[in-house]
Amino acid sequence: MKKLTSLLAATALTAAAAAPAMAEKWDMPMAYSASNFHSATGAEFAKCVTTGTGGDIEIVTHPSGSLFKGADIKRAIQTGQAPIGERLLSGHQNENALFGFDSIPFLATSFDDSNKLWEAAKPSIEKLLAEQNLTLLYAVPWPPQGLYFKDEVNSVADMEGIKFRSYNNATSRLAELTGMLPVTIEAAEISQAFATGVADSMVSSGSTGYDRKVWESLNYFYEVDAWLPRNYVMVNSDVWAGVSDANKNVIKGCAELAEYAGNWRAKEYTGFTLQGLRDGGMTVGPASEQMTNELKEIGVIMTNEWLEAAGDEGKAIVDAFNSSQ
Ligand code: PCA
Repeated sequence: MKKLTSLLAATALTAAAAAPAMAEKWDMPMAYSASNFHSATGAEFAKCVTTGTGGDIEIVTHPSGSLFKGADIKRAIQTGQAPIGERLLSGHQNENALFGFDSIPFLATSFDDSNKLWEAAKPSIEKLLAEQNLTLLYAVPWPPQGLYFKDEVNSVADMEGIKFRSYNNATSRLAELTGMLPVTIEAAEISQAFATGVADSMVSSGSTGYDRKVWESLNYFYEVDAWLPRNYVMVNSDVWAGVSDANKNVIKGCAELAEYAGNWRAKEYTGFTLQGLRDGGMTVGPASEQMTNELKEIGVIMTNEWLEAAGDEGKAIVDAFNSSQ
């Protein structure tokens, strides 16, 4: 009998050793609508990881701020309430000016330049995130930012007193410097905000205007190409440390693919969504020469303010970007 018991115990042990690691489910909060290209990229990344790890790690995406609202996603991951998630990088500019490197007006205004700027900034951003218990997996830019208005606007003077929806410090500052009244609202909630008159303008991509059907409330989109802000996917560093080397490699590979696919989608989506705004009835085109020049002057003020706030490390990023030109 004793022999049988120990035999059974030994068999059980062998079985345990041979069994695959316990499958884990990773909930992945995302701030933007499921139809948005960032969310589509995230969903493919999740599938890639689930398949590639043979189901050891199943990632389930939760778009539209449905699990955590955009502003709460980073904290949720830092504190382990969610293992992984996506957020707008410049949304953290209020914590550290460096996070706002991609929202400096007229510094990097094309996809190519935006990627050069990202290469220059990436080591600083990875370090900042690591200090906060976060590991960067991939980052993808939004299309160029333009200005949305309800009524026609031809100069900065025309903007005086307009209620303006902002999404980070830079957009709030832009509103202040143009005499508008900033109110911070997540992209997931802007349709409502415009419909109820909480805001009548914003700076954003054609993509977000298209996703949120803003033509129901707004009539003008000016292609200002002010900057290309970036979303990034982060994982909690303690969770990351617990992942096997083999699965880490799978996740890194999926992240690289996602970054590539996301960049490609962002470019494709730019023209498609601007046409979508036109089809919705909006007037889409460049800003007047006067408005462009006045915005450039405001850009100089904002650039200097950012350089002051971001110190030597910020200056080094801008210098490295300029010398890569
Ligand atoms: N869409 C996001 C950030 C930048 C963009 O194009 C938003 O409007 O919140």
